[in-house]
Amino acid sequence: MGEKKVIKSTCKSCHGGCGVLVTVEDGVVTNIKGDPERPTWGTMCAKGLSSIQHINNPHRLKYPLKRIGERGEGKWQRISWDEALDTIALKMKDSIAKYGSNSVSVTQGTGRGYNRYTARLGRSIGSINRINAGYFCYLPRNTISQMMATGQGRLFCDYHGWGGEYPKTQIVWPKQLEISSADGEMAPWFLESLKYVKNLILVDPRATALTQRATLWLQIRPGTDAALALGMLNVIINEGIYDKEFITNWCYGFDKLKERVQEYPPSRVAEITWIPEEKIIRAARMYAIDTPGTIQVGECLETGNNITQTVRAIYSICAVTGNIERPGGMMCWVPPETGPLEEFVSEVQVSEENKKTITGGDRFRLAAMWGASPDVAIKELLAGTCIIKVLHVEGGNPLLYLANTKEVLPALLKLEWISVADLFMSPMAEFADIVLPVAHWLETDDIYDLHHRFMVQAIVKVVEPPGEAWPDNKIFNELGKRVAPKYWFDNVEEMLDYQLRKANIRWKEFKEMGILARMGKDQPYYKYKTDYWRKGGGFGTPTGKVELYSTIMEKLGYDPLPYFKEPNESPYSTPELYKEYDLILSTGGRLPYYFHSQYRQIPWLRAVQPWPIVQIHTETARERGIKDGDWVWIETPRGRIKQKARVWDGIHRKVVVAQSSWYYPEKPGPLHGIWTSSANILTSNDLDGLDPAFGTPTFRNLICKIYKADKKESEEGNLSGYSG
Ligand SMILES: Nc1nc2c(c(=O)[nH]1)N[C@H]1C(S)=C(S)[C@@H](COP(=O)(O)OP(=O)(O)OC[C@H]3O[C@@H](n4cnc5c(=O)[nH]c(N)nc54)[C@H](O)[C@@H]3O)O[C@H]1N2
Ligand SMILES: Nc1nc2c(c(=O)[nH]1)N[C@H]1C(S)=C(S)[C@@H](COP(=O)(O)OP(=O)(O)OC[C@H]3O[C@@H](n4cnc5c(=O)[nH]c(N)nc54)[C@H](O)[C@@H]3O)O[C@H]1N2
Ligand code: SF4
Ligand SMILES: [Mo]
Repeated sequence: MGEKKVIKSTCKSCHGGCGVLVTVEDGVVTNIKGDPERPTWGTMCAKGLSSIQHINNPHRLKYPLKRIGERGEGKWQRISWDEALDTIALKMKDSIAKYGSNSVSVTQGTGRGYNRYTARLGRSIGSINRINAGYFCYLPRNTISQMMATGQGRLFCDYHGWGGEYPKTQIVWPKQLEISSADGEMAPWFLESLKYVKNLILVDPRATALTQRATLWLQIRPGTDAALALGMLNVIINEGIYDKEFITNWCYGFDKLKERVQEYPPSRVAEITWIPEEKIIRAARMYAIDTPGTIQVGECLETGNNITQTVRAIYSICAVTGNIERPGGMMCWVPPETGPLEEFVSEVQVSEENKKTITGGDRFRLAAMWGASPDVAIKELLAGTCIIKVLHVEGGNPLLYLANTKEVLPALLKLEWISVADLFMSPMAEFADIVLPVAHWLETDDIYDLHHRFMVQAIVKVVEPPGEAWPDNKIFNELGKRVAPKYWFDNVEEMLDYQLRKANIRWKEFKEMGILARMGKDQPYYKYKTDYWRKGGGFGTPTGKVELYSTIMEKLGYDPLPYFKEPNESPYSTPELYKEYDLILSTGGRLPYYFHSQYRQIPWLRAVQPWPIVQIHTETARERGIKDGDWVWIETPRGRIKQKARVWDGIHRKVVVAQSSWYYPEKPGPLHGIWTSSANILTSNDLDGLDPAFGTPTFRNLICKIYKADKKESEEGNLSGYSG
């Protein structure tokens, strides 16, 4: 009889964080379930539960590979780790010597538990020119929290009840936390807090899993969220239902904001947003009067032509109603004893000189705090003027995640060097010069730290990786030793010990503890009344107050007050084009069974949803002769893609929502069908249409036309090679 063990670990099959109990028998994982002793209370989702099929997947990458044919030709040769890492290190060093540090971009896609290693590796070679997904995902909300209030750290929704109160009013603006469990807001706690909520307000053009529980559903025209926020501020300020004490003592620029919001009376906002005036007024009163209250801001509001001011306007509602740093409001969590693990990044200094050569840094000045403007990089690569020559991607599919694939693909091929570390031969990996095989979280020892600012958890290795796959942290450390030894460690365990030093524990102990958290009474509220941010009290901003009028935006040359801007393409900004492209298109609402482009090769998950789906209103579909389940073309001025129609009444008649990140691993490489259904064939990367401060493209408010695919095209749709 072999050995049977149950090991505690932390799932990382999405942004991560669920505590798990993994059963291992004879070195094989036989069961995974939620750990009831962790802050996720034993809950898990389908993705995490399918990890057994992930680790044992026959398509996993097992050995480092070197390209021997043309890029994308699919001809590879197995090489040793030493050869792979020596080659990548040499390319990086040569490039730095020839073109400067920022010619190397060390990058990833979305945030994952290893963000800090990616950023540290870049900084340790003097580069901050990262191309990643952060600029339209999370970093705007994070940066705006910092600029307006916290100096460091984001404003999270407090539905934990630790301060003795749960939110009485919650606005979900928009988010599908029940699916996405994203951004440090935790789905189980949120769902539990709904027991105590008086008003649940949803701002979303379509119904979601929560709509039936909502007190008020604001079915907004996509891309007009800033107008709604400013209209609500207009009501709150003009009706005097704001928190006078908090504003007088702790806010900066209230009078100027008051003046600005006069441009947004609810009657005008109703016309802009397509939400009835009466509902706008009710929402404003509910949030201002029934305090405390939270506002969940989702990623959707970070992808558009005016995202900085949109998020600023929404956080201003939290501020004028006194909902910052109070129990049941918006909180900046204090990290556990380890300190913020981001210090692992910030402790590596980058010279002021190098900050000057960040791609797009002059133009998109808030984004430049974090890295390159990816869309500027794409344009410059095409023009042959980009400083970036060498790209190392640790998990990320820019071919699917960046706007306007038609330009992204040829642009990336202009790079002198691409290396990709992934678990699978993704479309991006297909075009790499070297591919590195990565271990799954079940095959990794690491500290999990992403967004959940009040805790860190242990990811504990339970089985061996296939072939020669390595954990990401080992890849970073071994590559780091070759390019910047001063900042890296003898081995991974030493690196983990270093990150835990402030808590005065070592990895071996932490692995047994599993979690370090500052929760309940250990989590302080009203920190601005203490010396936490500044001596004598105040917030972490230049004025020490919550900046409704942003002195940082002013200094950077942007409007210090929030405003609304009409989407680039809409019934009002492009009425001529709208005659032909007569529907509003939002791409990318999250799916329970997939994480962006991941998991189409996991049978349990693919069986639940084999095809991409576009949601369309019953009447709108009927007018076009479209039936539920038909393959349809979705077309914008950039191109067209095919998805299957889901026809229902829970969506605005003029709005369609298409899924993003679709490729078909079973289709032939190198592209695996990315031209068939990936939403970024439809999006624009025109620099003049990006948000002026963050340089973000628009994913959620384009215009499109939709028509039925003919018989042959529909048959081709079904013939992807996927067999049940
Ligand atoms: N299962 C799963 N979980 C995930 C991910 C995944 O791929 N799968 N991805 C992760 C990542 S990286 C992210 S960024 C998060 C994002 O996840 P969330 O921030 O939770 O948001 P989404 O589900 O993308 O979108 C929320 C809603 O926005 C609505 N919407 C569309 N356009 C507009 C608009 O203009 N205004 C308003 N008010 N609403 C609009 C859509 O109808 C949708 O219901 O999820 C993370 N979690
Ligand atoms: N049109 C449109 N485009 C979008 C969006 C949208 O809503 N609409 N959403 C955007 C958002 S918010 C985001 S965050 C991006 C996401 O974009 P990406 O981050 O590129 O998304 P994924 O498909 O999750 O991941 C890419 C690769 O990472 C690999 N990977 C997964 N886990 C690991 C790991 O632990 N280590 C390593 N080394 N590799 C790993 C996967 O196998 C996969 O091939 O997409 C963006 N693009
Ligand atoms: S929500 Fe994320 S962390 Fe939790 S089980 Fe699902 S994939 Fe894993
Ligand atoms: Mo994201």
